[in-house]
Amino acid sequence: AVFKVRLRSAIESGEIVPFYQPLVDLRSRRLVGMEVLARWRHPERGILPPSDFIAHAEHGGLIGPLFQGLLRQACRDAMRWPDGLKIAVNLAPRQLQDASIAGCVLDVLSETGFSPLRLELEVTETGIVRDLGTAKKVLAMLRAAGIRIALDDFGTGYASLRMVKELAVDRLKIDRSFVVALASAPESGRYVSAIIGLARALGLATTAEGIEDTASAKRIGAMGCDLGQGYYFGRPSPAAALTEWMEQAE
Ligand code: G
Ligand code: G
Ligand code: NA
Ligand code: MN
Repeated sequence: AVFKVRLRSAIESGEIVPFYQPLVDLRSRRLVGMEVLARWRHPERGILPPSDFIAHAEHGGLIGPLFQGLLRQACRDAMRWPDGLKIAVNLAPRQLQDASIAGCVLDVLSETGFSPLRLELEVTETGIVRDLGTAKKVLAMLRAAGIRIALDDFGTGYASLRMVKELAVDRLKIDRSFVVALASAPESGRYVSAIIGLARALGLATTAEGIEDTASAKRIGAMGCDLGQGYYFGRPSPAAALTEWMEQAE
């Protein structure tokens, strides 16, 4: 209870901030956007990772205000970036079970003037399987507004193909466990390649997470994956540290 009160005040006072990790086109190697990753800039404890507070926010009824504050800040930051760079923001499982999320997103877009065409929302299967009907409705409303939907951590959940079929998502994000394994276990390449083949057959875009070295970037690019993300391209960083990437994108 004490933690919840503290988290609420952190959200209200702007201590929850977006960090940004580059999304890179694997063919041209150009920056195409940033994933938004929440951090708590705690006055006594320093920068806290999402694992310390996102689940608490979700279960304590605070994920809505946390998300809205983060999205607002990310839209404002991205308005200063070169035109066309997109942002990808994570939705927690519970947010897909509440139809009001679509209105909440659209409010922030109209308030900031950020184009829905530059926004992608990342969802996980967990949020979808709990209540497929509501999730379908929510995602349809978001897509109707021009917002893209990515299925995060793809390959680690279950009922994946049914999800993909029923939800009409735009992109599969290949879970980093498959990608990181490439370096030590080359046969993992078959899984990465199979997911890319599946996505292509279904007309979906792909992003490979967890690219940590040049060999993986080359190999996964050659397999036909569209975008890459990982320490090789850049670590999650605060807005103030992005200038160099932005100049490169100009
Ligand atoms: O930034 P980091 O790699 O530590 O993120 C760990 C996990 O937290 C990732 O799975 C990421 O999707 C999740 N995450 C980061 N920011 C947010 C957020 O704003 N909302 C939700 N729901 N999850 C987030
Ligand atoms: O689940 P999600 O994709 O949102 O997770 C993003 C998380 O992955 C962040 O916590 C980020 O710090 C972490 N991450 C990003 N790039 C890499 C990488 O190249 N290797 C590893 N091991 N983790 C990464
Ligand atoms: Na994500
Ligand atoms: Mn992921």
